[in-house]
Amino acid sequence: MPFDVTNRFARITGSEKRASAWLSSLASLVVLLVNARQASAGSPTSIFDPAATPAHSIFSLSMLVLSVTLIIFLVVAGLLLYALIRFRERSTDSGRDPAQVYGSNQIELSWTVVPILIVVMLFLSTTRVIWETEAKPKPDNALDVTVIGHQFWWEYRYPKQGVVTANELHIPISDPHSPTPTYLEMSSADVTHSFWIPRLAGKTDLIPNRVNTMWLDPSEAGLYLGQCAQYCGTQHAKMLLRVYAQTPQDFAAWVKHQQQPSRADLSDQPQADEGRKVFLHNACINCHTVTGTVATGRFGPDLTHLASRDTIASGAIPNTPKQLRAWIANPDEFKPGSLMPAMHLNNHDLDAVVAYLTTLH
Ligand code: HEC
Ligand SMILES: [Cu+2]
Repeated sequence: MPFDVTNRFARITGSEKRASAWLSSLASLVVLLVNARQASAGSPTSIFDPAATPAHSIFSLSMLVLSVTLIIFLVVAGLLLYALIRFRERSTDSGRDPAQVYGSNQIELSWTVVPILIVVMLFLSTTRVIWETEAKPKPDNALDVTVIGHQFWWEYRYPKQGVVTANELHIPISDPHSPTPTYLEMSSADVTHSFWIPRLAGKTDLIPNRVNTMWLDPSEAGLYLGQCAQYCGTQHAKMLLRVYAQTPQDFAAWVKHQQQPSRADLSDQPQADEGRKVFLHNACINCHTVTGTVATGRFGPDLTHLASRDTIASGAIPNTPKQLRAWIANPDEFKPGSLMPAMHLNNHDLDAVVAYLTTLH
């Protein structure tokens, strides 16, 4: 039901009622904030649940800023409420103007100096956090990953490991006593994107012809979710981020697996073998890479280890043979405006290509 403004104000007449309306709106604001905090603390993208050093620094800073501004709000709203109630119109009022007060040096000085001090304090604490996160020197054992934003997916390259993947970033967890952070060098192939994993760090924009850097050091293994945070086109909302933080052993095993070329011999799986031919004789190879084959396109995600990923289309769809088939038949069904064209394969070829893609572990 829409909020009935006229009715609500008609009921409130005297200034006492007005004051109580004030109080109740204040109370509902507090309830709303507490609820929002509780609701978002359970969400996988909550800024109130930091899990890495940059996110912890940002969280403490926001809490400081929030408490300072909350105190200011309470003082100002309290004084306002006090004045509203204490000096409300009464039937015994004479109707004359009250005595006018001009030029109190003390009051004017205090409301100039105190805000300046508060602003300087907030400025210094913000600078400290920026310094802590941006200017931190890279340790020698840091992992390097190049991140390239595309409309509407993420490319990840591990130059030292020779690994290329898409949409699902794997990183090792970092022990606070001997940190092994991951340093991301980020750029864009087209328009501006923004990399944001709220539980791990702040946002960093990916800008064409420019390299921005950021680092992550989650100490607990798990899946951290995020989302492109800069409008980059129609499918911006389905440009999701998935970061898999793994124990050093699991991460090493993942790297080793990703370094393998795709399987050359598919003679035991005739359908997949045929699917490979279909794949290699279609335009797929202009846009996709499968190492060890003639497919070396870089316009779309690297498919060499497609089957090892949980999702396709930048986290938008679970990676099952059924969904894969529907995606190749018509990507627009899931992401209207996505830059992969519908390939118009017949059913036979579609099934074969899907059989081939599911062998790409
Ligand atoms: C014009 C370039 C182009 C062609 C041709 C093309 N694709 Fe794509 N493909 C893309 C792009 C771009 C994406 C990423 C779409 C997105 O997530 O927004 C993609 C995504 C995919 C994905 C999901 C990968 C992932 O990890 O998310 C699969 C699988 C795929 N393509 C298979 C194929 C197959 C099979 C063919 C040939 C029948 C083909 N593509 C032809 C550009 C192309
Ligand atoms: Cu984007």
